[in-house]
Amino acid sequence: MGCGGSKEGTGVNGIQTTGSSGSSHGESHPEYDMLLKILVIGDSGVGKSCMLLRFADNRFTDSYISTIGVDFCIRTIELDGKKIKLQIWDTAGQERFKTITTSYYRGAHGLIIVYDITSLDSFNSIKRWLIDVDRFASPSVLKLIVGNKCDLASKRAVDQKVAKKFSDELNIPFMETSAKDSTAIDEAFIRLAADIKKIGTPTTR
Ligand SMILES: Nc1nc2c(ncn2[C@@H]2O[C@H](COP(=O)(O)OP(=O)(O)OP(=O)(O)O)[C@@H](O)[C@H]2O)c(=O)[nH]1
Ligand SMILES: [Mg+2]
Repeated sequence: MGCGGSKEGTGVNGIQTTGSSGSSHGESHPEYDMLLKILVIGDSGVGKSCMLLRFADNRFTDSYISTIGVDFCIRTIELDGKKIKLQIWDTAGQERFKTITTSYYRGAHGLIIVYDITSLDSFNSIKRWLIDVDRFASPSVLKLIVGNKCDLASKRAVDQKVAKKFSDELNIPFMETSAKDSTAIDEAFIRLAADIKKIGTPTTR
């Protein structure tokens, strides 16, 4: 699938802030005040690429084209009068791409760990994904757990209360989304961006 992004090397660490008050060397990027990198991970087929496609392009497709390696989308949002450019990295859930995908963890300011509410296996996998996060991501990375495909209520296999309790115990915010009917997709990305902006990282303090 993909959403207009192209493959790129591992990004620089730290939040880039720019704007009119920025560099005196003509290096500023007036189109945004802050660049945040968000990485989306989770089992193959949970709907990560569809979440990005909905957020960046407001589109959905029923066809399933498994992501190869890593792809990315861009969307600029406005928070508290600041233009925040979100560079959202979409990773392949398939195990065979693990070496490539985990190499992108370190540059991320935020991580969305996605499962599919109709697949208990994908929910149980979150623990494994979080082990990778601890190994490869920055300790200051902010996380969000997302149960996608909440439009498929009749096929639900993961109780919302169970997922909420699990997330609460890990102190990670949780929400349910549907890329298909647009439920809470914007909210998920914007919530994480707002949390990153609020707390900041050593480069924004
Ligand atoms: N009903 C429903 N189907 C969805 C939703 N999101 C994704 N799908 C479907 O789930 C399948 C997999 O979606 P993808 O977004 O490609 O999954 P992925 O997580 O990117 O998978 P990998 O790239 O292999 O890691 C596709 O057939 C989508 O149409 C949703 O919110 N609701
Ligand atoms: Mg994908």
